[in-house]
Amino acid sequence: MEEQYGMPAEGVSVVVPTFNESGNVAELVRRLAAVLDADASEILIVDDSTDDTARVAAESADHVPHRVRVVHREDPVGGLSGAVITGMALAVHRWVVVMDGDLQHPPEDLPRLIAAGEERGADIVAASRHLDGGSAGGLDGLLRHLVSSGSTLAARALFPRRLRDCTDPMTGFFAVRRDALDLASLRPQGFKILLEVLLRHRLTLTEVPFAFGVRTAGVSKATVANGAAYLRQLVALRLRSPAPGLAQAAAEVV
Ligand SMILES: Nc1nc2c(ncn2[C@@H]2O[C@H](COP(=O)(O)OP(=O)(O)O)[C@@H](O)[C@H]2O)c(=O)[nH]1
Ligand SMILES: [Mg+2]
Repeated sequence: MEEQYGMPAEGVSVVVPTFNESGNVAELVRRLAAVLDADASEILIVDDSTDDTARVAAESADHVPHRVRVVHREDPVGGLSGAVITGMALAVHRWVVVMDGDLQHPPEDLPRLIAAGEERGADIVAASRHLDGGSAGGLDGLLRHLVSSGSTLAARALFPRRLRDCTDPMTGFFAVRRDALDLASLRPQGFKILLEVLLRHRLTLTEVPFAFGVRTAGVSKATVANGAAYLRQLVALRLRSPAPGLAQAAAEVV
């Protein structure tokens, strides 16, 4: 389970958005710590929970030598996307890795993302469920699979050139160079932050395959409302409509 890929990854800020992940966050911190260089990395947990995720996360930080920062937002502007942008604004290292807090994005895959970005000279590395060697097995049920493939098709049909090399624009697991990001260009809307990052910047993309895991604790927060927000996000990206950006700093550090 705790397989490592070579040396611990360095120069990495890991941004983890959490909403009621108290059953997952301690294991996440422990497994991330196993693959990250304690002296050249940080874990930024941006939490909008109504449960005690922030407390559990802060306690788990005491058991690892790494810098773990838990930001609990009292005013969760922009939901998941807003949380990710908040974390990106706090990140100090060369690479910013965005990953879910429910272990569906295996922490052990993180070093492969960084290695691929460095070796291939890419600005952004997306972990894809749809490349050879990847899988979307952890997605819950036929309906979620259909919605996911429909959303992917819609995005690639609307942005055929920009998403030409992107087999999985719906993935929430990616690494991006901090200095390639213009945070003011990002709009905190929808569940699909990678799409926002790719379409608001001109980045060289590479992909690595990964197997989307099964959620074993807590519940998915993906809803029909997220589906509607996704459609609005696509339209906004297509029209490039102006809207206020968000690069807000931490609300409260636990
Ligand atoms: N901070 C924050 N995190 C969120 C929010 N909604 C979902 N998340 C987190 O985003 C990640 C993906 O959400 P999840 O419900 O697992 O979506 P799914 O994997 O598509 O079913 C998880 O770490 C959630 O805890 C939110 O409103 N705010
Ligand atoms: Mg999930």
